[in-house]
Amino acid sequence: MTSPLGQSVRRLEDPGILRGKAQFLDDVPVDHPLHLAVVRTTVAHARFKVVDTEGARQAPGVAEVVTAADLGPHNGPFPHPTWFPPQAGLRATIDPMVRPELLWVLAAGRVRYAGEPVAAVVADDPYLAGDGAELVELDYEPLATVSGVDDALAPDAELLNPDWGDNLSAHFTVRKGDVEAAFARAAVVVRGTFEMGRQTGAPLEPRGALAVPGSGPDGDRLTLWSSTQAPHWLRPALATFTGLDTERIRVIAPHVGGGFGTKSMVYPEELLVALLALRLGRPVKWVESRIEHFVGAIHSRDQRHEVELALDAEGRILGLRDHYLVDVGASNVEGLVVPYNTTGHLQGAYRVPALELDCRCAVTNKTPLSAYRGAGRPEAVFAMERILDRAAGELGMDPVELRRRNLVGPDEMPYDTGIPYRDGSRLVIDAGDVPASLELAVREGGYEDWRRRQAELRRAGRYLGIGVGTYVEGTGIGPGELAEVRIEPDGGVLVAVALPSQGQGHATTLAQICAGVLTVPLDKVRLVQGDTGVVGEGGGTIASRTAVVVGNAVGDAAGKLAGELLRAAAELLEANPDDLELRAGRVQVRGAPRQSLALAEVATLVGDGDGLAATGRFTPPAVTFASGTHLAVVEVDPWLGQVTVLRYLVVHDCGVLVNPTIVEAQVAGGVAQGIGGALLEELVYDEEGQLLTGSFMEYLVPRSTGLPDIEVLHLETPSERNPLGIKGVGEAGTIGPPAAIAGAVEDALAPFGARVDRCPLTPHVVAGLVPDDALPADA
Ligand code: MCN
Repeated sequence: MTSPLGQSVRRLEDPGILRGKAQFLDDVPVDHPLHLAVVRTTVAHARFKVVDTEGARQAPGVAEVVTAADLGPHNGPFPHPTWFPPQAGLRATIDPMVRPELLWVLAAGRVRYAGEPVAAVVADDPYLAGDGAELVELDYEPLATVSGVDDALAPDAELLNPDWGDNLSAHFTVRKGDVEAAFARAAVVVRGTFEMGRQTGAPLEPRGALAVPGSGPDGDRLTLWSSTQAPHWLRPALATFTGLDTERIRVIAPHVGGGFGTKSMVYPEELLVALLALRLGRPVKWVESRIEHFVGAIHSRDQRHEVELALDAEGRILGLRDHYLVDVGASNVEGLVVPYNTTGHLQGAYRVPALELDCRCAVTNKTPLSAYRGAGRPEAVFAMERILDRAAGELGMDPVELRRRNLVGPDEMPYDTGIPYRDGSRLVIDAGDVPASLELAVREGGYEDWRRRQAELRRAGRYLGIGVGTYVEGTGIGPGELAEVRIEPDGGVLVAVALPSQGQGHATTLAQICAGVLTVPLDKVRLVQGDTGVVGEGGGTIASRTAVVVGNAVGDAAGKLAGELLRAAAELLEANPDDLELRAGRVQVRGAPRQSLALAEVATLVGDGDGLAATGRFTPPAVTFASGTHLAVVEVDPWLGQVTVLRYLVVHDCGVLVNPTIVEAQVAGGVAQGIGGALLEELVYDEEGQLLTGSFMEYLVPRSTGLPDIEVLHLETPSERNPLGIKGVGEAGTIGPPAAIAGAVEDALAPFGARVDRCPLTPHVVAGLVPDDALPADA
């Protein structure tokens, strides 16, 4: 039997998901739960009082109404559970300023963004709870709205946190080499200001949580089902806010219909259902509406970069300056995760001898900001690739050729970029061949042919453009993860891991790793994940880390189990362990298949009654770098501002592939989101801090009919940093599209001298790139 590792086997989880049998958060069966509705502020910045809750309390079916005052000390504020302090290595090298964030369950006295939870109503059904919520009366004393970074950093700005003395949430500078000298001796200096609009993830199933109190033998436990990407971060937070011991709390993440980073933080609503379930002694459930998701779940992107690039006459980069601003909304939920990810990925795989990257994060009256698929990397790649395109124009050089001259080659790996990574370790790209990925994209994407067609079409008044962008991505960040693998007496194999899936196909890929080691059929392997009651310790499904960290932990556990099985079978068969091997789910004497035992037989004979198990762990020494090239070909209608993506090709290197089809699907899904960010999706606020794009009528996500075929080609440069040679892939697809598409649109509109400085490129924006007098009078 060939190992399933590396095979494009079908996803084991799909029959349940596709036939509606899988249990999503909203499907978890529980008798007569109460339903929670959140009262959210409609004013973005104000002091406020709750003036009346009586009307709501008297409303039909309402069981409870709470405000911050009613929750007492349980309301917090406590240090934000998903705010991560900068790692020691980062503190030692760049000494960043970053203000710790606090978390309140319900706003107390002051609101900082429209949509912030201020009260909650619990009732017999969601509709009665919603009706009750409308009756809670608030009195606002509005404060000036801080509607963007310029407002926030103005000297006379209204302060969101008066005790800070300003609106700066974080500030750091990273330097390498002599930037001044680099700019002084440059043959060419190009400058640009590049902006990426505010976006968010739009999972099929929005957020939700269900708290069931009183379980366990003594009735003193709490079980919380949540759509969270990180049950093991939520559990201690629940303990802090409720006062229950962590051991008495179990958090389970069922199927959740997508997360994309928006479900990785601890949210007030999860704490609310837990607190109210404990207070009322009954299950309490909350499933958000789409509008709540737009205002209540974190946002991301929203960066503005002032970039300068110095090059010599041959187009070799001498120095890079980028001073950028991040609008972190009312709270910078994860601290430096997103802002520093941008810094860490700005150089990409380019040789940049000198740089100065300065980042300032400002709080504003918008929904808090945190990681959304890509987490700061699409912004970095957008800024860098845009400025490279500008430099190519200035030098009169083909954009691909300019990249060729600056990319780090495979012979230079591992490549020390000279700055720290977010985890504090030195940012050393471990392995990869980005020049090869560029060449493959150019060749397979038909770059030269498209250039010829571009010239022909231009003569016919049609505007075709080609854009390329390369990137590297630190994947598989620590800390370590555990995995348990158990052979059960019936021959089944149980793999238990902490991290939950949001649709990435873990039940298949982790099973492939395990089945490959134990030589059992894939369908014998069952994955249990995302349940703190099964695996007590773990992190979150974020940062494209599962394949690397958990995958290697599963490999370790399966390897240890295989060792134990061989040792035990050696005694049972009275053979030398060195003469034994695992084959087709049996331990057998090499060359003598008749002398063998099924794994289940060995496990039953020597195990603990439930079979035989081993625990594995993998702690990455540092992140491992995936990389690739995106190539986009677009046609632009300059009159309507319509961009049609004609071809989209990704060459991607995530090291050893566990399942090529799943990798392709991960890339394709990511590209779809990236195209959304490049062309359609933006969370737009007015001057009063009201979200104007709070539904799918205004926040346009791409539809399958509007997307091109997304072609994915693999390079497979094994990682040096884990035994299986894997690098992550979950976010890769989202990183390249804004850069590649913006490059293609600017290229298409080159005859008009158009400059693309901002995403998304909605029709309105694109039409505005072309001067009116450049169009024929009858257009
Ligand atoms: N894989 C593989 N071979 C590799 C690398 C990965 O076969 N060399 C497989 C993995 O085994 C896994 C999948 O590809 O089944 C993604 O792996 P990985 O890159 O480790 O990413 P994670 O599983 O940690 O998922 C997190 C990542 C992130 S950060 C976001 S955001 C994201 C994403 O994955 N959100 C998603 N992909 C998503 N896909 C879906 N359907 N829904 C989301 O919410």
